[in-house]
Amino acid sequence: PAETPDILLIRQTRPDVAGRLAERFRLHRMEEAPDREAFLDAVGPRIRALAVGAMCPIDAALFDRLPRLEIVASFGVGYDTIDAVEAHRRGIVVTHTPDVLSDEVADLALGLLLATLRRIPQADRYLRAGHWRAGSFPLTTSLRERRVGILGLGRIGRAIARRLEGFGVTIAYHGRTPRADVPYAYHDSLLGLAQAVDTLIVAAPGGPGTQGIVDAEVLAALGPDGIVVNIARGSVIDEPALIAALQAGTILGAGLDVFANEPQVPQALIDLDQTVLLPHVGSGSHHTRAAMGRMLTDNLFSWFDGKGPVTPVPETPWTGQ
Ligand code: 8YV
Repeated sequence: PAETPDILLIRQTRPDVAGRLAERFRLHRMEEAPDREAFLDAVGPRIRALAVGAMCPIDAALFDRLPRLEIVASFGVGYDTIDAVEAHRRGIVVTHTPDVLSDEVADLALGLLLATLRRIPQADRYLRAGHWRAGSFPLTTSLRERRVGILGLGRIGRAIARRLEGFGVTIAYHGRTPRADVPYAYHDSLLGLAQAVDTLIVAAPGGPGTQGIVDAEVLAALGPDGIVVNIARGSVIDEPALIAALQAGTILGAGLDVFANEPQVPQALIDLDQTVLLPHVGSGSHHTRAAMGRMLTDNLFSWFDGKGPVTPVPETPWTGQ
């Protein structure tokens, strides 16, 4: 019989994922090792697959410890913390979980947008604090007549745009490439987009190519009614510049599901009244996390069946050997 492949789980704690993997693999868990170095010395040479949580740093130093590694299956669509170029150079395939979470994250983006504009959490706090009897909640800004710009019209950006169509707002976007099949106005620079809109939704991947691109100049271009919503990666926004813009009234508000240094959230953002802050919950429903878990395990089962990965990242395309 074929050998049972050894698989290493790093920050991958879902019982359904571990349960399904245990049917086929010998499981090792990084977090259970008291001494990570000794553990990698002992089991590293046997490991043929990694099952990792999202936003888990996977780099050349780790690959050096795993000479038989064939595949990294990541839980999440974003893989900016995985060195996929280095993986490809070593013949290691990286997989992620696209599509199954797009609608969920887009739903949350719209919720966060409305919450930020209409100050839904603030209104809830107002009621709970007993202020209603003393007077009505102050009027808010509105989605009406807003011009919405989407940074990154990938799978999630498109799902957000489709939802926004139902809200009757003007939609424009910026990304590396114009999309031929959408009716929204394309801007070839982020600054150009920011000048044309008052509401910016960030849906671009993280990583070096987008690090801090929503900077002070972009924020100022949105104007004093400007609203920023980020459901992508905290790294895409220059966080100190965002805090300064909110404090100075350069823009009106921000709805953030992601932060530059999660789970650390700058106290300055918490102290501001015009922010709505969520603990990275975009894909966080039972339904969608289960679908992501299944996609992760499907990739590993398919790989060890010799059928290749189901959803490899573009940097490590499956060429069929
Ligand atoms: C994470 C995410 O997977 O998909 C992504 O890129 O950031 C999320 O869906 C989630 O935080 C689970 O760790």
